[in-house]
Amino acid sequence: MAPRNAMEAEEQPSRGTEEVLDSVEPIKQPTLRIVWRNVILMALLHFGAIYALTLIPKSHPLTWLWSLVYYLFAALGITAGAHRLWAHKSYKARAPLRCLLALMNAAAFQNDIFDWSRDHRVHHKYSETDADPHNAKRGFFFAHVGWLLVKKHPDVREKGKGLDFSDLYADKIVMLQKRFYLPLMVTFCFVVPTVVPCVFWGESLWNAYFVAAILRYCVGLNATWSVNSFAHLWGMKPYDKRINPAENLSVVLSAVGEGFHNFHHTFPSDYATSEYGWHLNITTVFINCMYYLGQAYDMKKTPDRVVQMRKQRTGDGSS
Ligand code: ST9
Ligand code: ZN
Ligand code: ZN
Repeated sequence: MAPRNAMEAEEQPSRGTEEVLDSVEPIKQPTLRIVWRNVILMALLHFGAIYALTLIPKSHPLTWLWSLVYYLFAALGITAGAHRLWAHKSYKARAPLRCLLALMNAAAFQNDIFDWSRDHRVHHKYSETDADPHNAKRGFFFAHVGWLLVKKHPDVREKGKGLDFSDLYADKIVMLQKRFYLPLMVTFCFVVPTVVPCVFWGESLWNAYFVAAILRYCVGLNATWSVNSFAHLWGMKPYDKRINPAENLSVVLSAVGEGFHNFHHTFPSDYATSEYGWHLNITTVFINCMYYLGQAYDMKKTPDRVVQMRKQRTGDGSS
């Protein structure tokens, strides 16, 4: 197997050229099995979203505001819910908040909490290898959306089997959301955002569906995928220069505080996913508000001393 980084390369015992040539294995290329149903649905979604852009000037200003508010609602279901609560256990939440986050998560339609968290744990443990569901070494397109259009690499399944998901199985709300995912997803991702503008300010069904449901959903997906693509390929690495994940400001903004990806991969259980707490981080603001309401507790934060020492030891000196 090829060494993954320079440090590992140095640790390899030196061998004669012939011995090395004899032991060279053919590179195992993943066979691409395209899932055409996903290709067609994703293409339709993106064409629908482009068409929705032409409807924005014809829509009610309250529909614009509603789409933005609903974007945040759904995004927090991913960031505060699937990501920081369930995938990383970076804080704890009482049942009412977990119920709310499960509904918000369905509004984002990024697969159920269980599947999302399972893939994400495997992503962290096996980053940039074949076992990483959205391995950025396979290029920008694969990391962004391509991984959802093909069957998974066998390593994802094999290595994923070795991880512990008992906490997810034990969470009744996660299991309930998984069981009723289809009706919940249809209701919260498509029906609610469409019906509210029609009922409350007389928006047309057509405009409400395309702008508040289709366009809002499509932008949310691309913002999330940008963490896997842009933030795994470009940006500064103040915490660990040896890994791919980077700090990417444009992703920070669209992904409501999730673009501090070099910090996040260095300190994955930090509930703020960033050194800077509330700074450009709506998700952290939301979790802190939930703390003041008694719904969130036991938030894990990396001590500043540890962060500074790590920056000096492995950072690229960029901040
Ligand atoms: C979407 C997800 O968009 C986006 C996630 C992005 C993650 C980003 C993370 C970045 C950080 C956070 C930032 C948040 C920012 C938010 C900003 C918001 C504004 N381990 O999956 P299957 C096994 S979804 C262990 O079907 P296939 C398991 O036995 C978009 N085992 O694989 C499983 O069976 P079961 C909408 C695993 O058949 C079996 O394999 N949805 C693992 O290869 C089959 O699993 C879509 O587009 C594992 N990790 O199919 C649909 N994985 O489940 C997308 C699998 O019964 N999905 N196993 O236990 C699919 O259609 C399919 O999954 C597939 C692969 C075709 C992609
Ligand atoms: Zn993570
Ligand atoms: Zn990552």
